[in-house]
Amino acid sequence: MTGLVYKSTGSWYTVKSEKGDFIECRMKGKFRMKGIKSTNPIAVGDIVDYELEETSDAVTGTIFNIHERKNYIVRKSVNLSHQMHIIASNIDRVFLLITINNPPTTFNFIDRFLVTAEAYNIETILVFNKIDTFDEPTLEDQLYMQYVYQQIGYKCLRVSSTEMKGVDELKEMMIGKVSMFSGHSGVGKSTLVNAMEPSLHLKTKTISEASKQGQHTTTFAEMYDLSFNAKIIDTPGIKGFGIVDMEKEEISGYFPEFFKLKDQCKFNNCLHKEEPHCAIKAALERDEIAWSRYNSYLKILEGDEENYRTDSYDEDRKISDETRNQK
Ligand SMILES: Nc1nc2c(ncn2[C@@H]2O[C@H](COP(=O)(O)OP(=O)(O)OP(=O)(O)O)[C@@H](O)[C@H]2O)c(=O)[nH]1
Ligand SMILES: [Mg+2]
Ligand SMILES: [Zn+2]
Repeated sequence: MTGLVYKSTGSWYTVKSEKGDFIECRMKGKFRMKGIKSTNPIAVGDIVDYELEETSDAVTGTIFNIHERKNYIVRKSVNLSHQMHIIASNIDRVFLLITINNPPTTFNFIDRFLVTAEAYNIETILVFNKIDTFDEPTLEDQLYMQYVYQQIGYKCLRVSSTEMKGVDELKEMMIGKVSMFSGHSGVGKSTLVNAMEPSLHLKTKTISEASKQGQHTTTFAEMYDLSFNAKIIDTPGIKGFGIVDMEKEEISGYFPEFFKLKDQCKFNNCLHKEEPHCAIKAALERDEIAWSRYNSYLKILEGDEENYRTDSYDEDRKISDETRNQK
């Protein structure tokens, strides 16, 4: 029998059969997909073959095969840095939820996410959530961020999940598709799913007042069928986004605005650092490429792991407050 994985909690997988029943399944022995070393062999979104096992009090299943994935989105596992974690597979669209302050989302985080999505060929839409909370400076920051990404071809939406702004437009984009919500903890992924489908009652939690971080309320990725012919995968908040190993020459190919220009660089193996006659550096000097994007590129190139800090801006502010108090 064939089914679709809706939830994975480590040892058990919830699989929806072709008839529409949900069956709790385990994996038969240990098998791995060819080519990827991941901490989770089966992910939400996988199409699997399974056999039923009936005991006196329950019907469970055993998964013995995974169908080839159309695509998947991975990140480096937090603890085992050489292992990957497959967040979800067979996705049509990813919606990356972004908040400006509570919690802060950095350019660097967004760029790392986008590079991975580009590498795995998954369309990403940026969703700026919590627009109802913006004061004037926050609004300016948000609009600038949106400008940077719209300029290079990413679709952006402005949403308030609590005041239902932009929610219908988002629903429209999800019809007939499998979508995934991603972003830091506390950006409002589960709240947004509830806004679209109030009957789901997904658990949500206010962000910590002190740290301005979310509290990791959602702990497992899970797919839901929505009443307007759409499927959504709600995922746990991610901290830093570890990029899966890539060849250095490959990275700029996943920055669409670099990709367009790189044939104009003098050297065809140009890494856009110190090389002469580099089209990307020239565009940067003309302000046609955003510095934030170039900085993210350099960090990825140098293999820096992302350190997700609360906000360096807040840190700076704290220091200046302290010095002020000392006076
Ligand atoms: N004012 C306002 N608050 C929001 C909005 N969206 C979400 N929130 C609040 O943000 C907090 C976090 O929301 P969640 O939906 O739990 O966030 P999440 O992204 O699912 O977090 P994790 O499950 O931890 O990854 C909750 O208190 C929500 O009520 C919004 O558009 N406006
Ligand atoms: Mg959640
Ligand atoms: Zn170059």
